[in-house]
Amino acid sequence: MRTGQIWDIFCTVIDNHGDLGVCWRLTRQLRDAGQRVRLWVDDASALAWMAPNAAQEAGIEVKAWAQASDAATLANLLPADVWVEAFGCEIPEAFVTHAVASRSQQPAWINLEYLSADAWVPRMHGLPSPVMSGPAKGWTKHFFYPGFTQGTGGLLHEADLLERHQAFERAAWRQRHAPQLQPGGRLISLFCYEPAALPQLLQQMVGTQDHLLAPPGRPLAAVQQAQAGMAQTPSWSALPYTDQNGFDEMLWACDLNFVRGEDSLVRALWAGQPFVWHIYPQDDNAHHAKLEAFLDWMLAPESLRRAHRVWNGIEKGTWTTPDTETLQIWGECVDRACAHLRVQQDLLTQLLHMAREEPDAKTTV
Ligand code: TRH
Repeated sequence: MRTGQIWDIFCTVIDNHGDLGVCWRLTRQLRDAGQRVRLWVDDASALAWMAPNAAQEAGIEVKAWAQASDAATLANLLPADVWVEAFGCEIPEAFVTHAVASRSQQPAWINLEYLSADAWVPRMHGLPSPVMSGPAKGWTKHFFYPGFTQGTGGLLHEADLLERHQAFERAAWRQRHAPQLQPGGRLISLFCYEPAALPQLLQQMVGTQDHLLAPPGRPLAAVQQAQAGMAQTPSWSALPYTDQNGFDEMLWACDLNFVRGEDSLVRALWAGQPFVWHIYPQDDNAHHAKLEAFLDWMLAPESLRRAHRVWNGIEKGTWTTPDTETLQIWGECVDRACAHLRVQQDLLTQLLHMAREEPDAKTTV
């Protein structure tokens, strides 16, 4: 592996936290693998809690998006070996124009796509994408599709993740963050958008020993709104924003995790606890098939499939909060899925491989 390569990662924050969450996680892993990384982002504000020490991290520069079009910045910029366009964001034209004018060979240019379990992903992963117009006409990008199976780009997995998890003091975390949890109760984390079935979940928790943790933002607002009309309310508490490692600890500490989007789904898998995924809704309901593809890959039992369909508002019906036996079955399903993932090459290893091979290799892993 050519250490010390320079990577430019471009990230535009559409909404929520996943775009930046995934890009920051990748940035740290590249740095830990001996690379130098410049992360160009149009809204880095969430790093204040997601990565409070981002500005002090060696080997990483967080750069404002506008600087990528600033002549003075470009004039003094060491050329990168690799460009990563995250989630289909377009690299500013001025940046590309400067590169074309100032370098003899193109960098490795990678289009990092959204995570999906769809069957077509292995066919698309690694395909070249010739640039047909604009200042870089004639250069070539390559698609990089993260995924859950062989032949895809894999998933992000830090080298020290297992070690951190094994060292985690679960009982102490639960005592510190959920002292209200009664003996025999289940601790539930709720990282969601606005699930239609949330009022039913809260209603079914009333009178139980269970306790719900609501991270800030849309989850907290959804709980406050749902419980506003309830005569009796369940045991719940709000959590403050935490950094990405703190988010992992929440998933490790809970008996059932509700996750959303992309990055927290992957973290829920690695956490190995039962979870329900609130997939990012797409206008044309394309997320319905995407969710089914994921449940097929997980070989999810019918109870878990139904829970996902009701939680995502795909199936109109009564939400059923899983009992201990059902949680056991869901947990075994996650364990089996993780066992498959652990024998596959992780995303970082494959990305470094692709960057080394480019520009004319279709990565065959
Ligand atoms: O925030 P999200 O819904 O992001 C989504 C998805 O990425 C989706 O694919 C994309 O299309 C959409 O944004 C635009 O969910 P996700 O992907 O789980 O990202 C959340 C990140 O926030 C994750 O890295 C964990 C992090 N996080 C913390 O680090 N600390 C916290 O306290 C919380 C609540 C989140």
